[in-house]
Amino acid sequence: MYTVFGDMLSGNCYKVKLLVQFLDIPHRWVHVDILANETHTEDFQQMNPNARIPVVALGDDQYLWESNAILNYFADGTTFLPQDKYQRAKVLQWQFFEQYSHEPYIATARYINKYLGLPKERLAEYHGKQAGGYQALGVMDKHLADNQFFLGTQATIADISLYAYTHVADEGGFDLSAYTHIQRWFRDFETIPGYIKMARENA
Ligand SMILES: N[C@@H](CCC(=O)N[C@@H](CS)C(=O)NCC(=O)O)C(=O)O
Repeated sequence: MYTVFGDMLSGNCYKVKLLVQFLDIPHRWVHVDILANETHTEDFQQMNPNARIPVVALGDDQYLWESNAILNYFADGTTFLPQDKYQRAKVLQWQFFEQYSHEPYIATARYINKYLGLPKERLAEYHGKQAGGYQALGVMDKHLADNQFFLGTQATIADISLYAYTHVADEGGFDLSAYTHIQRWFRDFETIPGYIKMARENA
């Protein structure tokens, strides 16, 4: 049985939750409170020296961190990760895009607003995230105008990586109303069997 250490409000953790639901993988979910610095304990850093969630305990003292690495691990051998070399590299291409050109803007703006309550001292940083976030949304919308999912007609972990923070981008101050192809993609993604909504509050 796998153990996932995460927070249901975090998009990076929600990526893992979505895939284990889609694949029906038995797992135990352990809540980690990042605002209480639970990722900074010695015990936690034995699992992830980078002090971040999500982390998955695979058993036999093996741990995996970085959300997209975890997705690749679980998706291997399933329809969520193609076998073809070019298609697999395309999945990675969109996942690297997510981590470099999307998450640092959209997820960080959301964190400053939703987790920290938009404190005055981070207002300039929050506003500074908007242009980069809209740039990433533009790239996605253009691609989705001609493609049902990021790799065509089959949903893959590239979609999971990008769905996690895009569908709650409003919580980072992003207006998605003009991004009609992204909205159509949301609807298609949400019909994948096993789909669960992201929690909007921790229970
Ligand atoms: N690139 C990492 C980012 C992980 C990350 O930033 N996790 C946040 C929650 S979404 C965290 O653990 N923050 C705790 C901290 O920075 O102290 C991934 O994709 O897993």
